[in-house]
Amino acid sequence: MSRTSNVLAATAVLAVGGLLLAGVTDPAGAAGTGLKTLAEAKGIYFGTALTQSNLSNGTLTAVAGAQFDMVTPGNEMKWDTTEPSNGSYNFGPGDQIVSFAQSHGMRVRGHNLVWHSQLPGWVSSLPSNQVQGAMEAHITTEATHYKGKVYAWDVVNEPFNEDGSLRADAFSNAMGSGYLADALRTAHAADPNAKLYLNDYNIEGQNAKSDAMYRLVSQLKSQGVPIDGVGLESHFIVGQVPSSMRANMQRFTALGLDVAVTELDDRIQLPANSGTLAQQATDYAAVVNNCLAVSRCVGVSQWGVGDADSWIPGTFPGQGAATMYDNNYQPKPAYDATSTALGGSTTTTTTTTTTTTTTTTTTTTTTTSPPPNSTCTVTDSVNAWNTGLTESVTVTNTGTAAINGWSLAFTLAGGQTVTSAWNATISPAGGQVTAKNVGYNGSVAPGASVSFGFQATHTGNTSAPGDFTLNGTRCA
Ligand code: 9MR
Repeated sequence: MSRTSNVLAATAVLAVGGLLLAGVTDPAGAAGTGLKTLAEAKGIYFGTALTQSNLSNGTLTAVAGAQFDMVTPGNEMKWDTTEPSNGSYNFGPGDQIVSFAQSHGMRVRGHNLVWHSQLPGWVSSLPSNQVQGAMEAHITTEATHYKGKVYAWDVVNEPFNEDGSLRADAFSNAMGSGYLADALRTAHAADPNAKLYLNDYNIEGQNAKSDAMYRLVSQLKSQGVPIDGVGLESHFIVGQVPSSMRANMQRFTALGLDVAVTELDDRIQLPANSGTLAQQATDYAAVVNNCLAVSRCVGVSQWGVGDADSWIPGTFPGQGAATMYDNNYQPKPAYDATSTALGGSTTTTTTTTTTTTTTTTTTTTTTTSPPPNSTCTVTDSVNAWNTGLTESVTVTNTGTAAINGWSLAFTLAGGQTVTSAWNATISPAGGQVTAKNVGYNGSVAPGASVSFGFQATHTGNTSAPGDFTLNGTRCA
């Protein structure tokens, strides 16, 4: 597919509430070009997740049909829906999603065949010598049912723990790590034309978990196991798209695999404001640009159409606003940034009510004055999941003198408790903590950096620490 830029107007001029608003993007794309057209001109797809209940929302489906060309069923192809009891199959809900997709010219990512979650109890209750047979029967029956109708399958979903060890579940307990190759081979036999993926979260940047995925897929490829791609879920926290995402994608594609961003969202501490929405726009553009820069990145899918459909507020209380569309399916700055990254014309999202007009743009300039006498800068990034997070911290010596032995003080967000650390010792486990160098990384020359990280549990607040003090001096 061509990656040639094809700039198409994606804006409309709409009269709203008696005001003429230039540059408002038409969400349904009726007057212009949806993300899918822009994406296709760049050689990728742009997808969304849809659930059965979404199909009865006319506003949502109008946006979905106009903007996206790939659909992932949010829940309807998962094991608890498709085989709620042993040998008894229910493909009705998944079929409805497929038929919506087909009638709107969209392809389907099948999600998923094997996953520890949304797994009916009968599978976990099987004697271990029956699990392989049940897994193979499930994969064969479902992949055969949807043969020719899905572009790709997430054959195994979320197989790893955060530290890169294999997740203990019904499948690994019964079959060890061999279940992954067996699942892929079984899916390939049922639908040889579907692209077969392993899909996981927190593997977007380079870390212990993505290293484990990399080792696994390298091994599967070298053993001739049918695997076509790795799905990077990409459930991000605003401002925390990993800087190593592009390089990470590239190392997977260098193995001869496709990669896809499969479940993109970017959550914000509510209420969102123009600053966080602008950062979210920057994040979306970064993700799209990463995909465009990697020739075997085949597409980007957002997890849900709009903020009203997102799983985030239910799982991370107090957070949300994680998609490109607000609760009323009006495009947010992230939509404009995505459109622009895909080669669309630059737009400004303008929202209006009868009494106020708010304008936000996708570009902000932040000027931060370093504290006087600062001799250090710190960057940090958090990758969080339901109850835990990992954080990577990089400290740079911006002074003129070498540092010999460092002690970095910072305050963890409430509810966060450090459970392990690497390249540093951290104490105490919560509140105001101090990270100290270990034996091999105490010396930091002027201009040099040192990185460490830690894993922590949390109770909902996944914020990164803000202020850092190195050897008694606050960092910029
Ligand atoms: O969006 C899905 C939500 O409706 C379900 O309640 C949830 C249950 O685990 O699963 C959600 O989708 C998940 C996806 O299947 C796999 N990656 C994480 C997604 C968000 O939890």
